Amino acid sequence: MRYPTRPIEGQRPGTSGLRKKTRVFMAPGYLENFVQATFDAIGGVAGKVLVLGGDGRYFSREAAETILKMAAANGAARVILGQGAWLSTPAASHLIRISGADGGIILSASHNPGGPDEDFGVKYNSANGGPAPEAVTEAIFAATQRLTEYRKADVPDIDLDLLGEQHVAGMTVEIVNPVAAYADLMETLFDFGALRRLFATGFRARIDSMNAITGPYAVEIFERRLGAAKGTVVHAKPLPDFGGMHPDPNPTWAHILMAEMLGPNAPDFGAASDGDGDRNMVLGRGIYVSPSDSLAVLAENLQLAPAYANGPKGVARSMPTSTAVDRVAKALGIACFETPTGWKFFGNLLDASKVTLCGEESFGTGSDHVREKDGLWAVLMWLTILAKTGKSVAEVMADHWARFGRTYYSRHDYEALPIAMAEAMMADLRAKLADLPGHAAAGLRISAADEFSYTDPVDGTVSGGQGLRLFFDGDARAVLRLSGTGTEGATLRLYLERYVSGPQGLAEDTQSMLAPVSAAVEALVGVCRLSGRKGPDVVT
Ligand code: VG1
Ligand code: CO
Repeated sequence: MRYPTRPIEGQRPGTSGLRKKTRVFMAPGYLENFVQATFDAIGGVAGKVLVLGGDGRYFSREAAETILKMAAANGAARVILGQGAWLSTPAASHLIRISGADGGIILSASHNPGGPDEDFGVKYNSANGGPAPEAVTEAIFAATQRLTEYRKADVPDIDLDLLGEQHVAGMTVEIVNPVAAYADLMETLFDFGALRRLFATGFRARIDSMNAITGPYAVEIFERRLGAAKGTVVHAKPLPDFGGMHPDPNPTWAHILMAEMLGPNAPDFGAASDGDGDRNMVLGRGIYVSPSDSLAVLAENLQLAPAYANGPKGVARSMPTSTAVDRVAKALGIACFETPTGWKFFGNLLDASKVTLCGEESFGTGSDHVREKDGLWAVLMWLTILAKTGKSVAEVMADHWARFGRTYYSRHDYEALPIAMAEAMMADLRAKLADLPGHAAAGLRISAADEFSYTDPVDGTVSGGQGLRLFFDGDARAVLRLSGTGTEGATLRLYLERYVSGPQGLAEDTQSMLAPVSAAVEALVGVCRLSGRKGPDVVT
């Protein structure tokens, strides 16, 4: 069936797909328009094979039924669907790669909360398993603006929970176990024998799946295949509204895990995941590991896992991520690439075998095993380090800082600011950038200032306007950018860092160390002064 439609405003994919309030997605034609535009932008799906699944949030099942009918009406040959419309983002990436699919659609708003009054999202991934690059997301947006009809088969819903093959208007739907292939992949990358021995010694871990998609994956991998104690994985059942949890693995939202790990009788190791399973937060007994440090530690120790025995070929980090990994890359004599925010920018580097390991300050790390960041992969890599070195998390960090120095790092988020106000703050700072070097702000001298622009080293694509950077004397830096994943107002992200080479000053309080840098930014930009806020909403 062909259904006439009209372009809907605002369907431009952000940092990671299109994210809107769930009710916006549920409005008649909204999801249909975006999916048809996606199909049109990739040259149609006739005869193609697609993977489909998501984090199980509210409206996922209805969305999956709609997309199956649309894929059928657009002539797709086959859709491989995770049972119950479940697939973590890294598992979807893996499934696209091993099945030789032409692409996939992931239903998730990642770390945003779920439910009828919260967020929903749709993202297209390409045949390499990675998020569509900017050229494709822009083509999708362009297609949303000229849409006149969408196609959808007029057939009954199928049973999303029944493993095996079914048919939707002539198209085959193959429903697969969402966990099995991913768990098998992990077994090929890591020494599961060594990890089993670690747990057999009584090593205690707490894995908080935040009532989101990693639950079934974590139970299978840690409790079943690695022999961790029952109950190691908590909040293990994916719920449509995440049981009211905000599935963002950071100290603010994963506060239950934080309290346990920093409290008395804490387990040896703790980790949390986000809604769609691509993020991770890592903790040890009494210690929180900042994501930028985690990336540096993984780069330093990657060779401890069998699949990476030669260490990383190269590494990449998003620009706002701290420079901790740069120092490891230098010591290893390998390249370190600096990309804009968003995993889509790592795809070309991974496909061209220029890098093995990538990471972002926003709790994302991953390797060339898939084309997405991968939360449980990072957890297994950390456990590998602990198993093979016999060190605790605190000892790993202390040794890392002793060798490389420490980059104190924090991100301050000001959420739901009026859009015009946030854009004006950015515009005012942008206009001042050229004059800033040589001047001081709140006593800190600015050594350089610019707006980050990236030229992809593989295909030469230029992505401008990727964040305002302020470099200060004393190895300090601040970055400002507006979020591309929020669904309410504008979120201003302020990224702060300061490097201390040691041996003195390696065990200071992060926020105190960064206070002079944030004071300098406040003097220059006036985020609090202009917004009337007392401070950031979320500090990570
Ligand atoms: C945020 C993070 C970014 C991440 C993106 C998607 O984007 O800063 O690093 O890639 O979310 O993550 P923004 O534009 O809001 O800063 V998600 O977990 O899809 O797991
Ligand atoms: Co995510």
